[in-house]
Amino acid sequence: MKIGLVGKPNVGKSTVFSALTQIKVDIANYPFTTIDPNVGITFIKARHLCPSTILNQKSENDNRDIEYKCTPRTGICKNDSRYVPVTLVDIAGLVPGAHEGKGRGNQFLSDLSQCDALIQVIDASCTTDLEGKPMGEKACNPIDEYNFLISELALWILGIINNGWVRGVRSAQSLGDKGLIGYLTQTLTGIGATESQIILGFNKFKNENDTASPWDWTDQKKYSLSLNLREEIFPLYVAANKADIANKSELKKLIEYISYQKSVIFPTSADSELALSRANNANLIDYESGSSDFIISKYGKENLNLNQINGLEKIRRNLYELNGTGFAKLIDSIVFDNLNKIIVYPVQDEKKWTDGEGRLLPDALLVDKGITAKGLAYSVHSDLGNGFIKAIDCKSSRVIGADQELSDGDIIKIYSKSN
Ligand SMILES: Nc1nc2c(ncn2[C@@H]2O[C@H](COP(=O)(O)OP(=O)(O)O)[C@@H](O)[C@H]2O)c(=O)[nH]1
Ligand SMILES: [Mg+2]
Repeated sequence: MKIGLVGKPNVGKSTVFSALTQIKVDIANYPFTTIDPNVGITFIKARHLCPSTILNQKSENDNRDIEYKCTPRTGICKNDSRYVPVTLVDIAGLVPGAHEGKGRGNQFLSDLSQCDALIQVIDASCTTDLEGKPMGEKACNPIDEYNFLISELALWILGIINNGWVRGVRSAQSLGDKGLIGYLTQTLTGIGATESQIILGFNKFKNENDTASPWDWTDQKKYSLSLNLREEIFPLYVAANKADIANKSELKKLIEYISYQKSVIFPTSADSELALSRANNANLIDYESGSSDFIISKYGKENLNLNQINGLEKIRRNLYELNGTGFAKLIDSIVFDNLNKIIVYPVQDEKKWTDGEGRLLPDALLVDKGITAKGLAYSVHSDLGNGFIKAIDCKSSRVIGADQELSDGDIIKIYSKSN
């Protein structure tokens, strides 16, 4: 799962990136949170408590003196919550004409192609122009920033589909819509599109347009197709950043406009997130990304100077106002509400919830909602899927069949001819 941060220069992409990828290195036990300067790992919190809490509850009820602690191999567990890794990419290079390769346009587009979703970081304070130059107040209109990215992406897609349009038309002549969808799928796999995304985008386009005679389509019509395809291939979510210094009524207008376009938007403050995550890593404060407050630790009280305390108190006021820095909530909403993922725990031992080496709940897997027991088997290993016999829902100890859909938080033991 990969999320790209995009936007014009100077909006706060790198600030968010470093805030979210440098977190929890010490507790993460992750060999390196940053893979390369622009690619890093962030952790998202499961929407359920770590299932080890169920074991601890039982142990307490039975007056047994055993404390169960999970051993995550993927992700981490903190304060009874599991966190799973998501890759973040800081994608620089959005400038006018990027779709024609202007600036670092080609690199920009190839980085984009690998992402499952995009977060557009917008400067809601409007203090920089479209090229990111500081201009003082009202330098830009954040709504233009949004529309500018939408059109760059659609023009990019248009360029690709136009390239072999004659082939697409021929295919449509012999097979109708199906032929055209086949052509689009073939030509857009290179930017990470799947057939189901193309079908969804094409059908939306078809609801508003006559899809007969593609040989007569104008660029305008193909642009409209590209806009619909973009929505499916690169779902876009918006961070209205620098919300801490944005004009409140302008911010409200921006949120209304973008919500009206059916995009998800959250007001954010990357600066605050970075300051808080650094202070937290230095043990000066206790802060969990996503929360709307923090505590200055004993160590912090002893070591922070007055200026630093004042700075933190200012951030605290922003947090109250924005209800957090916005990013954890934005990413949570993208992953669970929009990309429809759930977290499940495959285990070897259905009673103890451990793997072959006795590790408790080692794997927390981020999978598509609607995944079946057999689908999970395949996502663990193809042999496990091929030899699938049955699965056990370990919480209820019930047998579940191949086609049963799993739920968020399920613990599953798979029986297969291969194990
Ligand atoms: N006030 C405020 N400034 C921010 C915020 N996020 C980033 N900045 C500042 O905006 C400038 C550009 O940030 P940067 O992350 O380098 O932008 P990028 O070019 O999009 O990667 C830096 O001076 C940041 O400190 C924010 O939430 N609030
Ligand atoms: Mg940057």
